[in-house]
Amino acid sequence: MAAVPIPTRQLFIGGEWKHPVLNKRIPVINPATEEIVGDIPAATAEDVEVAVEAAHSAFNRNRGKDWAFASGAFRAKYLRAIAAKVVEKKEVLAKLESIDNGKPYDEAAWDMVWEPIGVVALITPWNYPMLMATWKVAPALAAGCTAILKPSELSSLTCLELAAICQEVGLPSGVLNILTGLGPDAGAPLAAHPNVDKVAFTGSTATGSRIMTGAAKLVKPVSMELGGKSPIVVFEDVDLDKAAEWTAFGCFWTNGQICSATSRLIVHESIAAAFLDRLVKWVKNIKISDPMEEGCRLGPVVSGGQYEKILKFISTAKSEGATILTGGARPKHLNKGFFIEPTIITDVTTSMQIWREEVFGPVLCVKTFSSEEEAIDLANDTHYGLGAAVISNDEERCDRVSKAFRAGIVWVNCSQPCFCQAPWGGLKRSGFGRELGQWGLDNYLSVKQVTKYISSDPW
Ligand code: TXE
Repeated sequence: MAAVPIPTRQLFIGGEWKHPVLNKRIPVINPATEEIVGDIPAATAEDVEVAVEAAHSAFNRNRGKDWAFASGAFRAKYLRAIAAKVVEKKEVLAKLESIDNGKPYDEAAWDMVWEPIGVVALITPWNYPMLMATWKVAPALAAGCTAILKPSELSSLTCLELAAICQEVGLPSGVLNILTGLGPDAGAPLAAHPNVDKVAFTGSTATGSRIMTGAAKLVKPVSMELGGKSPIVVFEDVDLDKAAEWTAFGCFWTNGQICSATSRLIVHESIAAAFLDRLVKWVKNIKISDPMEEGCRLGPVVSGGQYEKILKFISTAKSEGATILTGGARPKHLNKGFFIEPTIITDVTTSMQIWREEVFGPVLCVKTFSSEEEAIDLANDTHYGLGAAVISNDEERCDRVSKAFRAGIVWVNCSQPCFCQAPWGGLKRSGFGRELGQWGLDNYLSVKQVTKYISSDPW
């Protein structure tokens, strides 16, 4: 596949490209080759100040009539134009995402008024750079908010191209500002800024908790889409091949770098051996290669740091007494790049790190069960509560298990499908608030009670 040049971009603030005040840049490393292929600007607190001021003045400009309280149709014109350009440039954007990340290729009610919440900070992770940005940017702007997007320093290229698209379609200045930079230098001052009215965050539970602590001091609303350790429960009445395919897809798609990856397999003891046999055969057929290569189904993990972290999870599992059934290392046919084979770990106990903590890599851990109650207890044995899947041919059982799962998203006889009309978000340490559909828009709206006194007599 033809390579794509990496554009040299600056920070996108107030509709203009601005050099970061400290003029520092962060290298972009292609995870498939470990080579530096470009760089992105490194924003710091000084740039945050300028970006928040741009979003703030865009929110208030002409008493909000320019954006925040303009008609929905007015804002839709820009959002549709942006969407059309994204589609037009999708090939280049997809290639940039691949190089950067390693990824294979509304309204009024009678007496309630909905208003935009204000200036919002949108802080996103590296696993779905463009998708996570659009999940937040589109509803925020549609609601009338002005925004500052801070993508992950590990994959910012496509978000900078989104900035170029906004400029191309003439989005009013300051409505969307894009700050690339490191979490502590750019993300932290942005989340803590007194003129930022809300923070919408997707990322790790640790960083989410840090942002919430800061937000609490200013009584600032936040929405949090955090980590997960989602279960997939496979009953004894399944079609083994189909179940194996969904299990592999649910954990190894995007290299397991999905918040909702179903990375804990809970399989009925009577079919465990035969099921694992098919699963291993299935994963061994997954094509692992440079993500730009045709037919690639598994690229490298995003960075050297993540690579080392995942291998450490695997070695800790081994030292705690677990068995590596397949995978566990870099594939033999690749001698560079942050590639890790799909890994399946058995002989796991519920106290092991591999059972309890989010790996965010292609690692599936397995436990067996003998009764429906035991399967549900194992599935809910986690501090997280994002996704959960059940595979069974018994519809009534699927309904019972779905109800018993303590999770925000439940899949029946599948794992991972996601629809933009359906609510997305979790329970417990997986966060709160829902994205997508009407729920996604509600994140950026504030409801105001307006009571009109219509009698001349106050008593
Ligand atoms: O995430 P962070 P990292 C998990 C996954 C992964 C681990 C670490 O287990 O291995 O987190 O990844 C910004 N104030 N997930 O370090 O730190 C940061 O710049 C404000 C799961 O990449 O959560 C980036 O834009 N912002 C997750 C964003 O927060 C800060 C997806 C996410 O980074 C900040 C990603 C601070 N103090 C990682 N520190 C999922 N569940 O989808 C960092 N940031």
